[in-house]
Amino acid sequence: MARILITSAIPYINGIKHLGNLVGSQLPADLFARYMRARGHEVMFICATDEHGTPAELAAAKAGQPVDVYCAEMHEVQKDLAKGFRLSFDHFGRSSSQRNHRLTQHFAGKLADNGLIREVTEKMVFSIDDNRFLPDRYIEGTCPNCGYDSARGDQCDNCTKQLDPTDLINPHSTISGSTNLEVRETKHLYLMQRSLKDKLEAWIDSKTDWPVLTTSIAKKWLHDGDGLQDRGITRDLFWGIPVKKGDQPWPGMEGKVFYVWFDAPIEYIAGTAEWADAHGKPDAEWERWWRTDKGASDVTYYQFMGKDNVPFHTLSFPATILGSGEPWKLVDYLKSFNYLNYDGGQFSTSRGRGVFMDQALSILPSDYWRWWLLSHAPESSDSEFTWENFQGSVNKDLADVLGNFVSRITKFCAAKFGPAIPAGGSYDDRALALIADLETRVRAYETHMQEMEVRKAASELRAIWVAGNEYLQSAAPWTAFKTDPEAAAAIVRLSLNLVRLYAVLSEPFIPDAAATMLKDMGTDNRTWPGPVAEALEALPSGHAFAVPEVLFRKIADEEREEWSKRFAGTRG
Ligand code: B3M
Ligand code: ZN
Repeated sequence: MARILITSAIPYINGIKHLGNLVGSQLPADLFARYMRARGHEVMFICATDEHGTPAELAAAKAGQPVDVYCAEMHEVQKDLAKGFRLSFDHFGRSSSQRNHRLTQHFAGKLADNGLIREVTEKMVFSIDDNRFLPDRYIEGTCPNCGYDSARGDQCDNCTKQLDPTDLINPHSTISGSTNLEVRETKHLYLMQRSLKDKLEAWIDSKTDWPVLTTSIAKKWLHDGDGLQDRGITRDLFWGIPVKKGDQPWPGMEGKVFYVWFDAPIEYIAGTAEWADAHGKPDAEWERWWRTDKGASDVTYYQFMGKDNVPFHTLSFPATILGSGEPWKLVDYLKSFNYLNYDGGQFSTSRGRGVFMDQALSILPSDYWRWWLLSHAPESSDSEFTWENFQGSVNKDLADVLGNFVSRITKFCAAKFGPAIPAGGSYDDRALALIADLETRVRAYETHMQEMEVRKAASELRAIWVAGNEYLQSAAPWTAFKTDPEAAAAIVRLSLNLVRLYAVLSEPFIPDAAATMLKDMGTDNRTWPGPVAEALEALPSGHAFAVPEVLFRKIADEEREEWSKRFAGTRG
Protein backbone atom coordinates (compact mmCIF):
# COMPACT_ATOMS: atom_id res chain seq x y z
CA MET A 1 0.00 0.00 0.00
CA ALA A 2 1.41 3.35 -1.09
CA ARG A 3 0.66 6.82 0.20
CA ILE A 4 -0.68 9.13 -2.47
CA LEU A 5 -1.09 12.89 -2.08
CA ILE A 6 -3.25 14.53 -4.74
CA THR A 7 -4.05 18.20 -5.20
CA SER A 8 -6.21 19.92 -7.79
CA ALA A 9 -5.60 23.55 -8.76
CA ILE A 10 -7.83 25.55 -6.45
CA PRO A 11 -10.64 27.37 -8.28
CA TYR A 12 -11.02 31.13 -7.92
CA ILE A 13 -13.80 32.20 -5.63
CA ASN A 14 -15.22 34.74 -8.09
CA GLY A 15 -18.11 32.78 -9.55
CA ILE A 16 -19.25 29.34 -10.59
CA LYS A 17 -16.81 27.42 -12.76
CA HIS A 18 -17.61 26.14 -16.24
CA LEU A 19 -17.08 22.61 -17.49
CA GLY A 20 -13.77 23.60 -19.09
CA ASN A 21 -12.42 24.54 -15.66
CA LEU A 22 -13.77 21.33 -14.16
CA VAL A 23 -12.13 18.99 -16.67
CA GLY A 24 -8.81 20.84 -16.46
CA SER A 25 -8.09 19.96 -12.84
CA GLN A 26 -10.69 18.89 -10.29
CA LEU A 27 -12.37 16.14 -12.28
CA PRO A 28 -9.28 14.25 -13.50
CA ALA A 29 -7.79 14.62 -10.02
CA ASP A 30 -10.94 12.98 -8.64
CA LEU A 31 -10.70 10.17 -11.18
CA PHE A 32 -7.15 9.46 -10.05
CA ALA A 33 -8.01 9.70 -6.35
CA ARG A 34 -10.89 7.27 -6.72
CA TYR A 35 -8.73 4.85 -8.69
CA MET A 36 -5.92 4.96 -6.15
CA ARG A 37 -8.36 4.35 -3.29
CA ALA A 38 -9.91 1.46 -5.21
CA ARG A 39 -6.44 -0.07 -5.50
CA GLY A 40 -6.17 0.04 -1.73
CA HIS A 41 -3.72 2.93 -1.40
CA GLU A 42 -3.86 5.55 1.30
CA VAL A 43 -4.98 8.76 -0.43
CA MET A 44 -5.07 12.38 0.67
CA PHE A 45 -6.99 14.47 -1.88
CA ILE A 46 -7.08 18.23 -1.28
CA CYS A 47 -8.74 21.14 -3.02
CA ALA A 48 -9.93 24.58 -1.86
CA THR A 49 -11.25 27.92 -3.01
CA ASP A 50 -8.71 30.55 -4.05
CA GLU A 51 -10.07 33.59 -2.26
CA HIS A 52 -7.64 36.48 -2.52
CA GLY A 53 -6.59 39.02 -5.10
CA THR A 54 -8.40 41.60 -7.19
CA PRO A 55 -10.85 39.09 -8.77
CA ALA A 56 -12.32 38.35 -5.33
CA GLU A 57 -12.53 42.01 -4.32
CA LEU A 58 -14.13 43.04 -7.60
CA ALA A 59 -16.65 40.18 -7.63
CA ALA A 60 -17.68 41.03 -4.07
CA ALA A 61 -18.12 44.70 -4.99
CA LYS A 62 -20.24 43.69 -7.97
CA ALA A 63 -22.38 41.52 -5.72
CA GLY A 64 -22.66 44.41 -3.26
CA GLN A 65 -21.23 42.37 -0.41
CA PRO A 66 -18.29 42.71 1.96
CA VAL A 67 -15.54 40.56 0.49
CA ASP A 68 -15.30 38.17 3.47
CA VAL A 69 -19.05 37.55 3.37
CA TYR A 70 -18.98 37.07 -0.39
CA CYS A 71 -16.12 34.54 -0.09
CA ALA A 72 -17.83 32.60 2.68
CA GLU A 73 -21.00 32.30 0.61
CA MET A 74 -19.28 31.43 -2.65
CA HIS A 75 -17.17 28.84 -0.88
CA GLU A 76 -20.33 27.03 0.18
CA VAL A 77 -21.73 27.29 -3.35
CA GLN A 78 -18.58 25.79 -4.85
CA LYS A 79 -18.43 23.15 -2.15
CA ASP A 80 -22.00 22.04 -2.91
CA LEU A 81 -21.28 21.89 -6.63
CA ALA A 82 -18.19 19.80 -5.96
CA LYS A 83 -20.40 17.42 -4.00
CA GLY A 84 -22.89 17.43 -6.87
CA PHE A 85 -20.15 16.30 -9.23
CA ARG A 86 -19.05 13.70 -6.66
CA LEU A 87 -15.60 15.19 -6.28
CA SER A 88 -14.24 13.10 -3.45
CA PHE A 89 -11.95 15.60 -1.72
CA ASP A 90 -10.74 14.62 1.70
CA HIS A 91 -10.98 18.32 2.37
CA PHE A 92 -12.17 21.35 0.43
CA GLY A 93 -10.43 24.22 2.17
CA ARG A 94 -10.21 27.98 1.92
CA SER A 95 -7.09 29.93 1.06
CA SER A 96 -8.34 32.60 3.48
CA SER A 97 -8.08 30.19 6.43
CA GLN A 98 -5.96 31.00 9.46
CA ARG A 99 -3.87 27.95 8.61
CA ASN A 100 -2.97 29.52 5.29
CA HIS A 101 -2.29 32.89 6.89
CA ARG A 102 0.20 31.34 9.27
CA LEU A 103 1.88 29.09 6.70
CA THR A 104 2.18 31.85 4.10
CA GLN A 105 3.72 34.21 6.65
CA HIS A 106 5.98 31.38 7.78
CA PHE A 107 7.27 30.73 4.26
CA ALA A 108 7.84 34.45 3.63
CA GLY A 109 9.80 34.66 6.89
CA LYS A 110 11.99 31.68 5.96
CA LEU A 111 12.64 33.09 2.50
CA ALA A 112 13.70 36.38 4.07
CA ASP A 113 15.96 34.60 6.59
CA ASN A 114 17.62 32.85 3.66
CA GLY A 115 18.30 36.12 1.84
CA LEU A 116 15.80 35.41 -0.93
CA ILE A 117 13.57 38.46 -0.49
CA ARG A 118 14.46 41.97 -1.57
CA GLU A 119 12.49 45.17 -1.10
CA VAL A 120 11.77 47.12 -4.27
CA THR A 121 10.45 50.64 -4.48
CA GLU A 122 8.25 50.98 -7.55
CA LYS A 123 5.88 53.44 -9.12
CA MET A 124 2.18 52.54 -8.97
CA VAL A 125 -0.98 54.37 -9.89
CA PHE A 126 -2.75 55.83 -6.84
CA SER A 127 -6.37 56.98 -6.92
CA ILE A 128 -6.81 60.11 -4.84
CA ASP A 129 -10.62 59.82 -4.71
CA ASP A 130 -10.52 56.14 -3.72
CA ASN A 131 -7.56 56.75 -1.43
CA ARG A 132 -5.79 53.60 -2.58
CA PHE A 133 -3.40 52.13 -5.09
CA LEU A 134 -4.95 50.54 -8.17
CA PRO A 135 -3.17 47.28 -8.94
CA ASP A 136 -4.01 44.88 -11.79
CA ARG A 137 -7.73 44.95 -12.56
CA TYR A 138 -8.51 48.06 -10.52
CA ILE A 139 -7.47 50.28 -13.36
CA GLU A 140 -8.61 50.44 -16.96
CA GLY A 141 -7.76 52.68 -19.89
CA THR A 142 -6.85 52.71 -23.54
CA CYS A 143 -4.36 50.12 -24.69
CA PRO A 144 -1.15 51.77 -25.94
CA ASN A 145 -0.71 48.82 -28.31
CA CYS A 146 -4.08 48.42 -30.07
CA GLY A 147 -6.21 51.35 -28.94
CA TYR A 148 -8.84 49.15 -27.19
CA ASP A 149 -10.55 51.44 -24.66
CA SER A 150 -11.13 48.94 -21.81
CA ALA A 151 -7.66 47.49 -21.37
CA ARG A 152 -6.94 46.42 -17.79
CA GLY A 153 -3.93 47.38 -15.76
CA ASP A 154 -2.35 43.95 -16.09
CA GLN A 155 -3.39 42.96 -19.60
CA CYS A 156 -5.30 44.08 -22.70
CA ASP A 157 -8.19 41.67 -23.33
CA ASN A 158 -8.28 42.70 -26.97
CA CYS A 159 -4.68 42.19 -28.10
CA THR A 160 -3.56 40.14 -25.01
CA LYS A 161 -0.49 42.32 -24.48
CA GLN A 162 0.76 42.24 -20.89
CA LEU A 163 0.58 45.75 -19.52
CA ASP A 164 1.76 47.76 -16.60
CA PRO A 165 -0.87 50.09 -15.06
CA THR A 166 1.33 53.07 -15.86
CA ASP A 167 1.23 52.19 -19.60
CA LEU A 168 -2.49 52.91 -19.99
CA ILE A 169 -3.71 55.99 -21.87
CA ASN A 170 -6.56 57.95 -20.17
CA PRO A 171 -6.67 55.56 -17.21
CA HIS A 172 -9.52 55.48 -14.72
CA SER A 173 -10.31 53.66 -11.50
CA THR A 174 -12.68 50.72 -11.96
CA ILE A 175 -13.92 51.29 -8.40
CA SER A 176 -15.14 54.87 -8.71
CA GLY A 177 -14.48 55.70 -12.36
CA SER A 178 -12.29 58.54 -11.10
CA THR A 179 -9.55 59.88 -13.36
CA ASN A 180 -8.04 61.78 -10.47
CA LEU A 181 -4.97 59.56 -10.43
CA GLU A 182 -1.31 60.04 -9.77
CA VAL A 183 1.79 57.91 -9.78
CA ARG A 184 3.18 57.29 -6.33
CA GLU A 185 6.04 55.26 -5.00
CA THR A 186 5.32 52.13 -3.03
CA LYS A 187 7.49 49.40 -1.59
CA HIS A 188 7.05 45.71 -2.36
CA LEU A 189 8.73 42.42 -1.61
CA TYR A 190 10.29 40.44 -4.44
CA LEU A 191 11.10 36.75 -4.30
CA MET A 192 14.55 36.32 -5.82
CA GLN A 193 13.70 33.42 -8.06
CA ARG A 194 16.74 34.10 -10.25
CA SER A 195 19.08 32.95 -7.51
CA LEU A 196 17.17 29.66 -7.37
CA LYS A 197 17.35 29.11 -11.13
CA ASP A 198 20.01 26.39 -11.09
CA LYS A 199 18.24 24.44 -8.38
CA LEU A 200 14.91 24.72 -10.20
CA GLU A 201 16.42 23.73 -13.51
CA ALA A 202 18.12 20.66 -12.04
CA TRP A 203 14.87 19.66 -10.38
CA ILE A 204 12.84 20.02 -13.59
CA ASP A 205 15.50 18.19 -15.62
CA SER A 206 15.21 15.26 -13.21
CA LYS A 207 11.51 14.87 -14.12
CA THR A 208 12.02 12.81 -17.23
CA ASP A 209 8.63 11.09 -16.96
CA TRP A 210 6.56 14.29 -16.88
CA PRO A 211 4.16 15.05 -19.75
CA VAL A 212 5.76 17.18 -22.48
CA LEU A 213 3.06 19.79 -22.00
CA THR A 214 4.28 20.34 -18.44
CA THR A 215 8.03 20.38 -19.01
CA SER A 216 7.87 22.44 -22.21
CA ILE A 217 6.02 25.23 -20.40
CA ALA A 218 8.40 25.10 -17.44
CA LYS A 219 11.48 25.24 -19.68
CA LYS A 220 10.08 28.06 -21.76
CA TRP A 221 9.68 30.18 -18.64
CA LEU A 222 13.14 29.24 -17.39
CA HIS A 223 14.88 30.26 -20.60
CA ASP A 224 12.74 32.59 -22.69
CA GLY A 225 13.60 36.26 -22.98
CA ASP A 226 15.47 37.31 -19.88
CA GLY A 227 14.69 33.96 -18.33
CA LEU A 228 13.29 33.50 -14.87
CA GLN A 229 12.38 36.83 -13.28
CA ASP A 230 12.27 37.83 -9.65
CA ARG A 231 8.64 38.19 -8.73
CA GLY A 232 6.65 40.67 -6.68
CA ILE A 233 4.91 38.74 -3.90
CA THR A 234 3.03 41.60 -2.22
CA ARG A 235 0.23 43.97 -3.21
CA ASP A 236 -1.40 47.17 -1.98
CA LEU A 237 -4.78 45.59 -1.32
CA PHE A 238 -7.00 45.30 1.75
CA TRP A 239 -8.17 41.72 1.31
CA GLY A 240 -5.49 39.09 1.61
CA ILE A 241 -2.91 37.70 3.98
CA PRO A 242 -1.17 40.55 5.86
CA VAL A 243 2.54 40.75 5.13
CA LYS A 244 4.43 39.44 8.15
CA LYS A 245 7.78 37.81 8.70
CA GLY A 246 6.64 34.62 10.39
CA ASP A 247 4.65 35.95 13.35
CA GLN A 248 6.63 39.20 13.47
CA PRO A 249 5.64 42.51 11.86
CA TRP A 250 7.50 43.41 8.65
CA PRO A 251 8.66 47.00 9.00
CA GLY A 252 7.60 49.13 6.05
CA MET A 253 5.05 46.57 4.86
CA GLU A 254 2.18 47.61 7.10
CA GLY A 255 -1.21 47.50 5.41
CA LYS A 256 0.01 45.33 2.54
CA VAL A 257 -0.95 41.77 1.71
CA PHE A 258 0.72 38.89 -0.08
CA TYR A 259 0.03 38.45 -3.80
CA VAL A 260 -2.68 35.84 -4.43
CA TRP A 261 -0.36 33.58 -6.41
CA PHE A 262 2.08 33.50 -3.50
CA ASP A 263 -0.45 32.21 -0.99
CA ALA A 264 -2.67 30.07 -3.27
CA PRO A 265 -0.38 27.03 -3.70
CA ILE A 266 0.57 27.15 -0.02
CA GLU A 267 -3.11 26.40 0.55
CA TYR A 268 -2.45 22.85 -0.62
CA ILE A 269 -0.48 22.40 2.59
CA ALA A 270 -2.79 24.59 4.67
CA GLY A 271 -5.81 22.69 3.30
CA THR A 272 -4.33 19.46 4.63
CA ALA A 273 -3.85 21.14 8.01
CA GLU A 274 -7.48 22.30 7.82
CA TRP A 275 -8.43 18.67 7.20
CA ALA A 276 -6.60 17.65 10.38
CA ASP A 277 -8.29 20.45 12.34
CA ALA A 278 -11.73 19.50 11.00
CA HIS A 279 -11.22 15.93 12.24
CA GLY A 280 -9.66 16.87 15.56
CA LYS A 281 -6.33 15.35 14.55
CA PRO A 282 -2.93 16.56 15.78
CA ASP A 283 -0.44 18.37 13.50
CA ALA A 284 1.56 15.19 13.04
CA GLU A 285 -1.34 13.83 10.97
CA TRP A 286 -1.04 16.44 8.24
CA GLU A 287 2.70 16.81 8.56
CA ARG A 288 3.17 13.17 7.63
CA TRP A 289 1.87 14.14 4.17
CA TRP A 290 4.03 17.21 3.71
CA ARG A 291 7.20 17.09 5.79
CA THR A 292 9.80 14.64 4.61
CA ASP A 293 11.34 14.73 8.10
CA LYS A 294 7.99 13.68 9.56
CA GLY A 295 6.98 10.74 7.42
CA ALA A 296 6.33 12.23 3.99
CA SER A 297 9.39 10.75 2.33
CA ASP A 298 7.28 7.74 1.31
CA VAL A 299 4.49 9.92 -0.11
CA THR A 300 4.07 10.31 -3.87
CA TYR A 301 2.61 13.71 -4.68
CA TYR A 302 0.52 14.36 -7.82
CA GLN A 303 -0.78 17.75 -8.96
CA PHE A 304 -3.51 18.38 -11.55
CA MET A 305 -4.07 21.69 -13.34
CA GLY A 306 -4.76 23.57 -16.57
CA LYS A 307 -1.75 24.57 -18.65
CA ASP A 308 -2.03 28.24 -17.71
CA ASN A 309 -1.22 27.30 -14.11
CA VAL A 310 1.91 25.30 -14.91
CA PRO A 311 4.50 28.12 -14.55
CA PHE A 312 3.33 28.84 -11.02
CA HIS A 313 3.64 25.18 -10.05
CA THR A 314 6.91 24.34 -11.79
CA LEU A 315 8.78 27.53 -10.87
CA SER A 316 7.15 29.87 -8.35
CA PHE A 317 5.78 27.40 -5.81
CA PRO A 318 8.87 25.16 -5.96
CA ALA A 319 10.95 28.34 -5.49
CA THR A 320 8.99 28.99 -2.29
CA ILE A 321 9.50 25.40 -1.11
CA LEU A 322 13.18 25.07 -2.07
CA GLY A 323 13.95 28.59 -0.88
CA SER A 324 12.51 27.87 2.57
CA GLY A 325 15.37 25.44 3.16
CA GLU A 326 12.91 23.25 5.05
CA PRO A 327 12.05 19.63 4.22
CA TRP A 328 8.66 20.19 2.56
CA LYS A 329 7.38 17.76 -0.04
CA LEU A 330 7.81 18.81 -3.68
CA VAL A 331 5.48 17.57 -6.39
CA ASP A 332 6.48 14.23 -7.92
CA TYR A 333 4.21 14.26 -10.95
CA LEU A 334 2.44 17.20 -12.53
CA LYS A 335 -0.43 16.41 -14.87
CA SER A 336 -1.54 19.38 -16.93
CA PHE A 337 -4.36 19.87 -19.40
CA ASN A 338 -5.04 21.92 -22.50
CA TYR A 339 -8.30 23.83 -22.89
CA LEU A 340 -11.78 22.58 -23.54
CA ASN A 341 -13.57 24.81 -26.04
CA TYR A 342 -17.30 25.23 -26.35
CA ASP A 343 -19.16 24.74 -29.59
CA GLY A 344 -16.93 26.55 -32.06
CA GLY A 345 -15.50 29.09 -29.60
CA GLN A 346 -14.32 29.45 -26.05
CA PHE A 347 -16.16 29.03 -22.80
CA SER A 348 -16.59 32.55 -21.48
CA THR A 349 -17.32 33.33 -17.86
CA SER A 350 -17.87 37.04 -18.54
CA ARG A 351 -20.25 36.42 -21.44
CA GLY A 352 -21.90 33.35 -19.90
CA ARG A 353 -21.01 31.25 -22.90
CA GLY A 354 -21.01 27.50 -22.35
CA VAL A 355 -22.26 25.24 -19.60
CA PHE A 356 -21.47 26.07 -15.97
CA MET A 357 -21.33 23.53 -13.17
CA ASP A 358 -24.69 24.44 -11.64
CA GLN A 359 -26.45 24.47 -15.02
CA ALA A 360 -24.99 21.11 -16.00
CA LEU A 361 -26.35 19.45 -12.85
CA SER A 362 -29.74 21.07 -13.36
CA ILE A 363 -30.23 19.23 -16.66
CA LEU A 364 -28.54 15.85 -16.18
CA PRO A 365 -26.96 13.80 -13.37
CA SER A 366 -23.24 14.16 -12.80
CA ASP A 367 -22.24 10.78 -14.27
CA TYR A 368 -23.32 11.88 -17.74
CA TRP A 369 -21.03 14.88 -17.55
CA ARG A 370 -18.19 13.03 -15.86
CA TRP A 371 -18.19 10.43 -18.58
CA TRP A 372 -18.20 12.86 -21.48
CA LEU A 373 -15.70 15.25 -19.96
CA LEU A 374 -13.21 12.60 -18.93
CA SER A 375 -13.49 10.58 -22.13
CA HIS A 376 -12.83 13.83 -24.06
CA ALA A 377 -10.27 15.34 -21.69
CA PRO A 378 -8.06 17.90 -23.48
CA GLU A 379 -4.81 16.00 -23.01
CA SER A 380 -2.71 16.04 -26.17
CA SER A 381 -4.46 19.10 -27.59
CA ASP A 382 -7.40 21.38 -26.93
CA SER A 383 -10.75 19.60 -27.32
CA GLU A 384 -14.24 20.82 -27.97
CA PHE A 385 -17.63 20.32 -26.40
CA THR A 386 -20.50 20.09 -28.88
CA TRP A 387 -24.03 19.03 -28.03
CA GLU A 388 -24.05 16.49 -30.88
CA ASN A 389 -20.93 14.86 -29.55
CA PHE A 390 -22.27 14.87 -25.99
CA GLN A 391 -25.58 13.37 -27.07
CA GLY A 392 -23.76 10.74 -29.14
CA SER A 393 -21.48 9.64 -26.28
CA VAL A 394 -24.23 9.50 -23.69
CA ASN A 395 -26.66 7.64 -25.92
CA LYS A 396 -24.11 5.22 -27.26
CA ASP A 397 -21.56 4.51 -24.54
CA LEU A 398 -23.74 4.91 -21.48
CA ALA A 399 -27.26 4.01 -22.63
CA ASP A 400 -26.76 1.58 -25.54
CA VAL A 401 -23.67 -0.22 -24.32
CA LEU A 402 -23.39 -0.20 -20.53
CA GLY A 403 -27.00 0.53 -19.59
CA ASN A 404 -28.41 -1.87 -22.11
CA PHE A 405 -26.12 -4.69 -21.02
CA VAL A 406 -27.15 -4.37 -17.39
CA SER A 407 -30.81 -4.08 -18.17
CA ARG A 408 -30.93 -6.96 -20.64
CA ILE A 409 -29.18 -9.52 -18.52
CA THR A 410 -30.92 -8.69 -15.26
CA LYS A 411 -34.36 -8.69 -16.90
CA PHE A 412 -33.71 -11.91 -18.76
CA CYS A 413 -32.47 -13.72 -15.69
CA ALA A 414 -35.33 -12.47 -13.52
CA ALA A 415 -37.85 -13.61 -16.12
CA LYS A 416 -36.42 -17.08 -16.81
CA PHE A 417 -34.51 -18.12 -13.69
CA GLY A 418 -35.86 -15.73 -11.06
CA PRO A 419 -34.02 -12.91 -9.21
CA ALA A 420 -30.97 -14.93 -8.10
CA ILE A 421 -27.82 -16.08 -9.85
CA PRO A 422 -28.57 -19.45 -11.50
CA ALA A 423 -26.52 -22.61 -10.99
CA GLY A 424 -25.40 -25.15 -13.56
CA GLY A 425 -23.52 -25.30 -16.85
CA SER A 426 -19.93 -24.34 -17.48
CA TYR A 427 -17.95 -21.89 -19.60
CA ASP A 428 -17.86 -22.57 -23.31
CA ASP A 429 -15.20 -21.36 -25.75
CA ARG A 430 -16.93 -18.07 -26.26
CA ALA A 431 -16.90 -17.38 -22.51
CA LEU A 432 -13.24 -18.36 -22.23
CA ALA A 433 -12.37 -16.06 -25.14
CA LEU A 434 -14.20 -13.20 -23.43
CA ILE A 435 -12.33 -13.80 -20.19
CA ALA A 436 -8.98 -13.83 -22.00
CA ASP A 437 -9.86 -10.62 -23.81
CA LEU A 438 -10.96 -8.93 -20.58
CA GLU A 439 -7.78 -10.05 -18.83
CA THR A 440 -5.71 -8.09 -21.37
CA ARG A 441 -8.02 -5.11 -21.35
CA VAL A 442 -8.31 -4.78 -17.58
CA ARG A 443 -4.52 -4.80 -17.22
CA ALA A 444 -4.23 -2.15 -19.97
CA TYR A 445 -6.88 -0.08 -18.21
CA GLU A 446 -4.85 -0.25 -14.98
CA THR A 447 -1.75 0.97 -16.79
CA HIS A 448 -3.57 3.94 -18.33
CA MET A 449 -5.13 4.88 -15.01
CA GLN A 450 -1.79 4.63 -13.22
CA GLU A 451 -0.21 6.82 -15.90
CA MET A 452 -3.11 9.31 -15.78
CA GLU A 453 -3.78 8.80 -19.48
CA VAL A 454 -7.40 9.77 -19.01
CA ARG A 455 -8.68 9.38 -22.57
CA LYS A 456 -6.90 6.09 -23.10
CA ALA A 457 -8.33 4.79 -19.83
CA ALA A 458 -11.83 5.86 -20.89
CA SER A 459 -11.56 4.16 -24.26
CA GLU A 460 -10.27 0.96 -22.67
CA LEU A 461 -13.16 1.00 -20.22
CA ARG A 462 -15.58 1.53 -23.10
CA ALA A 463 -13.99 -1.43 -24.90
CA ILE A 464 -14.47 -3.53 -21.76
CA TRP A 465 -18.19 -2.65 -21.75
CA VAL A 466 -18.46 -3.35 -25.48
CA ALA A 467 -16.81 -6.77 -25.08
CA GLY A 468 -19.48 -7.82 -22.58
CA ASN A 469 -22.25 -6.50 -24.76
CA GLU A 470 -20.97 -8.32 -27.81
CA TYR A 471 -20.51 -11.52 -25.82
CA LEU A 472 -24.08 -11.40 -24.60
CA GLN A 473 -25.34 -10.68 -28.09
CA SER A 474 -23.55 -13.64 -29.63
CA ALA A 475 -23.96 -16.06 -26.70
CA ALA A 476 -27.71 -15.28 -26.85
CA PRO A 477 -28.88 -16.99 -23.65
CA TRP A 478 -32.50 -16.35 -24.72
CA THR A 479 -31.96 -18.80 -27.62
CA ALA A 480 -29.83 -21.26 -25.64
CA PHE A 481 -32.46 -21.35 -22.90
CA LYS A 482 -34.92 -23.09 -25.23
CA THR A 483 -32.68 -26.10 -25.92
CA ASP A 484 -30.05 -26.08 -23.17
CA PRO A 485 -31.06 -24.22 -19.96
CA GLU A 486 -27.81 -25.23 -18.23
CA ALA A 487 -25.74 -23.52 -20.93
CA ALA A 488 -27.98 -20.46 -20.62
CA ALA A 489 -27.45 -20.47 -16.84
CA ALA A 490 -23.67 -20.37 -17.29
CA ILE A 491 -23.95 -17.39 -19.67
CA VAL A 492 -26.23 -15.57 -17.26
CA ARG A 493 -24.01 -16.26 -14.24
CA LEU A 494 -21.00 -14.92 -16.07
CA SER A 495 -22.89 -11.85 -17.30
CA LEU A 496 -24.33 -10.97 -13.90
CA ASN A 497 -20.86 -11.18 -12.44
CA LEU A 498 -19.74 -8.87 -15.20
CA VAL A 499 -22.21 -6.29 -13.92
CA ARG A 500 -20.40 -6.29 -10.58
CA LEU A 501 -17.02 -6.18 -12.26
CA TYR A 502 -18.14 -3.26 -14.43
CA ALA A 503 -19.31 -1.38 -11.36
CA VAL A 504 -15.90 -1.79 -9.70
CA LEU A 505 -13.93 -0.84 -12.81
CA SER A 506 -16.21 2.08 -13.74
CA GLU A 507 -16.52 3.65 -10.29
CA PRO A 508 -13.77 6.27 -10.82
CA PHE A 509 -15.59 7.55 -13.91
CA ILE A 510 -19.26 7.13 -12.99
CA PRO A 511 -19.51 6.66 -9.22
CA ASP A 512 -23.29 6.98 -8.92
CA ALA A 513 -24.06 4.38 -11.58
CA ALA A 514 -21.44 2.11 -10.04
CA ALA A 515 -23.10 2.40 -6.64
CA THR A 516 -26.51 1.63 -8.15
CA MET A 517 -25.16 -1.41 -9.96
CA LEU A 518 -23.58 -2.79 -6.81
CA LYS A 519 -26.71 -2.16 -4.80
CA ASP A 520 -28.87 -3.91 -7.36
CA MET A 521 -26.45 -6.80 -7.50
CA GLY A 522 -26.90 -7.06 -3.75
CA THR A 523 -23.21 -6.72 -2.96
CA ASP A 524 -20.67 -4.43 -1.27
CA ASN A 525 -17.83 -6.31 -2.84
CA ARG A 526 -15.72 -3.58 -4.43
CA THR A 527 -12.56 -5.65 -4.57
CA TRP A 528 -10.41 -4.62 -7.49
CA PRO A 529 -10.06 -7.57 -9.88
CA GLY A 530 -7.01 -9.79 -9.76
CA PRO A 531 -7.29 -12.47 -12.45
CA VAL A 532 -10.54 -11.77 -14.30
CA ALA A 533 -11.67 -15.40 -14.13
CA GLU A 534 -11.62 -15.19 -10.33
CA ALA A 535 -13.33 -11.80 -10.26
CA LEU A 536 -16.16 -13.30 -12.27
CA GLU A 537 -16.87 -15.81 -9.51
CA ALA A 538 -17.47 -13.23 -6.81
CA LEU A 539 -21.25 -13.66 -6.91
CA PRO A 540 -22.10 -17.35 -6.41
CA SER A 541 -25.15 -19.28 -7.56
CA GLY A 542 -28.16 -18.43 -5.44
CA HIS A 543 -27.00 -14.84 -4.78
CA ALA A 544 -30.04 -12.55 -5.04
CA PHE A 545 -30.14 -9.40 -7.14
CA ALA A 546 -32.68 -6.79 -8.23
CA VAL A 547 -33.50 -5.55 -11.71
CA PRO A 548 -32.30 -1.94 -11.83
CA GLU A 549 -34.23 1.08 -12.99
CA VAL A 550 -32.92 2.57 -16.23
CA LEU A 551 -29.24 3.29 -15.51
CA PHE A 552 -28.83 5.96 -18.19
CA ARG A 553 -31.49 7.65 -20.21
CA LYS A 554 -31.02 8.84 -23.77
CA ILE A 555 -30.85 12.49 -24.78
CA ALA A 556 -33.53 13.36 -27.32
CA ASP A 557 -32.85 15.57 -30.34
CA GLU A 558 -35.30 18.22 -29.13
CA GLU A 559 -33.51 18.47 -25.77
CA ARG A 560 -30.17 18.78 -27.50
CA GLU A 561 -31.47 21.63 -29.65
CA GLU A 562 -33.05 23.42 -26.74
CA TRP A 563 -29.88 23.18 -24.62
CA SER A 564 -27.62 24.36 -27.38
CA LYS A 565 -29.76 27.50 -27.71
CA ARG A 566 -30.01 28.00 -23.98
CA PHE A 567 -26.26 27.96 -23.34
CA ALA A 568 -25.14 30.03 -26.32
CA GLY A 569 -24.15 32.97 -24.11
CA THR A 570 -26.65 34.97 -22.12
CA ARG A 571 -25.87 34.23 -18.50
CA GLY A 572 -25.27 37.57 -16.89
N1 B3M B 1 -7.08 29.89 -8.91
C1 B3M B 1 -6.37 29.78 -11.25
C2 B3M B 1 -7.39 28.85 -11.78
O1 B3M B 1 -8.35 28.49 -11.10
C3 B3M B 1 -5.99 29.63 -9.81
C4 B3M B 1 -5.33 28.31 -9.51
C5 B3M B 1 -4.56 28.37 -8.26
S1 B3M B 1 -3.74 26.87 -7.97
C6 B3M B 1 -2.82 27.12 -6.59
O2 B3M B 1 -7.23 28.49 -12.92
ZN1 ZN C 1 -4.53 46.04 -26.78
